[in-house]
Amino acid sequence: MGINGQFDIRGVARKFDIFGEFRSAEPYGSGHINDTFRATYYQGGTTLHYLHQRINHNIFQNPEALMDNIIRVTRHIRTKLNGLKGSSRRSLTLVPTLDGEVCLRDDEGNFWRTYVFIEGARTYDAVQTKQQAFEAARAFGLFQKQLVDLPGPRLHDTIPKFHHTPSRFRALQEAIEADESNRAQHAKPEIEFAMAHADMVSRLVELQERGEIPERVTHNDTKFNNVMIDDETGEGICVVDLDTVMPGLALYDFGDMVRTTTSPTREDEQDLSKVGMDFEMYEALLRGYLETAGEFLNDREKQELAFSGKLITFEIGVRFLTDYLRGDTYFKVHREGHNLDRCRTQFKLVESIESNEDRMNTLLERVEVGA
Ligand code: ADP
Ligand code: GN1
Ligand code: MG
Repeated sequence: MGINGQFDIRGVARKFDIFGEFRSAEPYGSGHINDTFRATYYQGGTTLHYLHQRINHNIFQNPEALMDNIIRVTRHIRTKLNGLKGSSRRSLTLVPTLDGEVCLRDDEGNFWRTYVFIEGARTYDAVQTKQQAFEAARAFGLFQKQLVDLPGPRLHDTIPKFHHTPSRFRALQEAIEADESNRAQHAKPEIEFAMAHADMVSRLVELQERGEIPERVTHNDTKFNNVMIDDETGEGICVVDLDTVMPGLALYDFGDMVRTTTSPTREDEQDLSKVGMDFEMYEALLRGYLETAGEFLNDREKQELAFSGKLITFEIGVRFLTDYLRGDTYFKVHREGHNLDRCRTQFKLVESIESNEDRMNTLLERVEVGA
């Protein structure tokens, strides 16, 4: 076993086309799926960093297809950034292996990739200011806009039905029925809350089926900690975590921004009295998003923006609850009941969004007329 316990990062790093001397590596970030390491290299008198990531291939069952999506998307964005100041920090850059591959397959069957580390910027697990909310949404909206004209073929679905809320809801019903970890007894109020909201799960998929909202290239994991904020300017400079970039609805992206960027708390806050939508944060988020996405969204998409926040917050809550009932097999957990705590936070936020929904819709009308 290597320097990082479970993984030999030095051994992995040696296989990538990095000019410089490996010094050390440490686990990095707070993602729930992949394993991320920041490695330090010594290169011609200075130190610099790269990011090595193990792709969770239990969850992403076709890593080659996933990498193919990322290559196409980052290449397309790069052509759009051509010449712009600081463009190398505005999109992810993959580092190939010494064999010229985008991904390394190690002896244990793991898939590894390496990114150039973006310096002078960082991600946050909880939003602190309205400016951050604005910037995050502007950056994710820009990301969608940059991909509006991505040439075909259609991107691969890296996880089929990823945001198909009715399927997520059915999975919860099955987990309740099976109750294989005998935990349903500890989650009665949450199960009740979920069942009481069953009627909203089909709304966006039905609008899509009726052709009222279009499929687009979307990010699908627009958590606040998936956008890098520049340390000096506060600008949202680079969208990261591209594993779930695939065909989706723009509203899924906006919904996940509402989920992670309008309550000042972390996703697993245990003191529910602190969890709630801050309306001014929402306003900043909406304005930031429309600044970049406003020009390509259709009217129907815009009308559903507030609803999408409620839906996606509910959907992720349902997924946390399902995983809790199944015995924590999907999301990484760091304490007992972690997924149940996360579910409670989401459901509390759903309630808070419900009580703000009318105001959120009125705000949209005001922002649309430029007020
Ligand atoms: P996960 O799928 O585990 O969430 P991410 O791709 O989001 O993994 O990476 C985890 C964290 O690493 C991010 O939240 C961000 O802080 C940081 N990060 C990701 N890519 C880069 C990069 N190219 N440069 C600097 N930091 C990065
Ligand atoms: C996972 O990888 P990460 O932590 O950015 C999950 C998202 C959830 C999120 C909840 C592939 O994202 O869908 O919204 O956790 N990613 C996958 O925090 O399932
Ligand atoms: Mg992430």
